[in-house]
Amino acid sequence: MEDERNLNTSSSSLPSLRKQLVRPTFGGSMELDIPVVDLNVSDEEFLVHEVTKASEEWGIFQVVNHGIPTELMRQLQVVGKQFYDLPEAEKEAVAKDEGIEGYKKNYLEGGKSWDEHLLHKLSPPSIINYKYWPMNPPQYREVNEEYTRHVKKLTEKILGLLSEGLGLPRVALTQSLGGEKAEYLIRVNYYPPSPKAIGGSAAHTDLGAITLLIPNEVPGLQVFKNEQWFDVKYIDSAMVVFIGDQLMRITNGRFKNVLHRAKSDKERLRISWPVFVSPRHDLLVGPLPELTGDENPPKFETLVYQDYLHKTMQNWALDKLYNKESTLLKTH
Ligand SMILES: O=C(O)CCC(=O)C(=O)O
Repeated sequence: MEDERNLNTSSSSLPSLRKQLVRPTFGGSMELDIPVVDLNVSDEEFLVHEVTKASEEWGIFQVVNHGIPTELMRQLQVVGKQFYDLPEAEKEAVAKDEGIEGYKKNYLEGGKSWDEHLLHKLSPPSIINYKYWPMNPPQYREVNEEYTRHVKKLTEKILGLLSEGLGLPRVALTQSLGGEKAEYLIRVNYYPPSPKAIGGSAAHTDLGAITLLIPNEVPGLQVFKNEQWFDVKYIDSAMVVFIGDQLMRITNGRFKNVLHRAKSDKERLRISWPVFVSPRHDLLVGPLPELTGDENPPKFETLVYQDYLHKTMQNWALDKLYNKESTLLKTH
């Protein structure tokens, strides 16, 4: 795998990166090179085409040369790992209480769960509760704030390209999420080695609009396509971009919300850093009128985003009650 990790991601190597390779792997799933887009190319039209096609066909792609400094990505990973290395009592200082934010441990012997996670809001400033941001390591806050600035810029760039791909003004998708009020949350997933490779993250689509994820080098992320699970290949310094439920609804189904899951590794620690980007909670979200018409009537109900969340979570609770194996098992 080493050679694959050190892929040359410069523009000149693009043709080989873009090739869609599908190979069976040991676990019975397939290793799939999901689309990889080099953002450092001057041909805007080409970029628009690549990210739009990937969103329509896969609902997931990786971006390289995306402008977020590699050193900053490394620092984000360092402070995240340092948090998990703290004594239990220090981690519990930012434990989850009634809401979704905070630190949570999920080790259920014999059960399906074998992970920990830390979740907190990043932006806009009005929704941040620093109570859930670790005080240790001391650089945690500064690094996360710097990362937020970069990840917002990159998200807006990708949303701009996707808007153009839909034939809309560049700002259209960003505005449909509430512009500066769109909500950014980070989740630091910690999957310790587990001999039976249990645990990880259950199959789900992301509830929000778009997710930008940095994994560590330990594989485990899989996506569902054509009735099969595929392994997502690790590319050093790349960012994995997922289309979530809201971009599927806003585009009237033109973009795919990708079903994905993550497995823990038998021997190595896996950590991932997804940033979930969601519409403002009180915003009406549904198919854009520009993307619907007599030939293409709306396929989704327009709902206040908060109500969409309640409805979806109620359905999950019912699935659990009746012990149904839901594919959408997880909240943030
Ligand atoms: O760990 C991963 O690669 C995926 C994480 C994920 O899907 C999630 O946190 O929602």
